[in-house]
Amino acid sequence: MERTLLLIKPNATRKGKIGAILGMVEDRGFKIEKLKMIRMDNNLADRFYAEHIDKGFYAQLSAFMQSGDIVAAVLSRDDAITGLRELVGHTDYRQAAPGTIRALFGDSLTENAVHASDSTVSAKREIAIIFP
Ligand code: 3AN
Repeated sequence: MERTLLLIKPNATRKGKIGAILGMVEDRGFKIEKLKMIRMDNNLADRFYAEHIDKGFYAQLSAFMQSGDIVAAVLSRDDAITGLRELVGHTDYRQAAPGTIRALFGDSLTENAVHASDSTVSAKREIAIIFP
């Protein structure tokens, strides 16, 4: 059993897709261990996206992540990290496989509907930040 972090980003919560996304996750066998709605501020965005702070797209990403409600969930399942990344799809929603969360609910490269941890190290770090 492995744990991973899912964030439903502000573009998806604004569109009323919280239930649809959590439903897809549950249908794929993930157990929702923890669930809450949060708002990010500058400090939280900087800590969460520490590896992206120096990138050209970071200011836009940080502003977007602070622009509305985020639903955060700790999910568990066998092979949860790889399994959730598959269900989420490619970072660029236009390249995401049909039926994936980003293909269905992504609006742009930045506003790509969800975040999913990409490794065991990231999952541990991100869960500790969002669910301290
Ligand atoms: P992923 O979320 O697929 O692991 P990362 O970690 O490379 O992708 O990027 C983190 C977030 O930054 C993405 N989910 C997306 O919102 C945003 N992002 C990544 N690359 C770009 C880019 N080239 N332009 C704008 N936003 C980007």
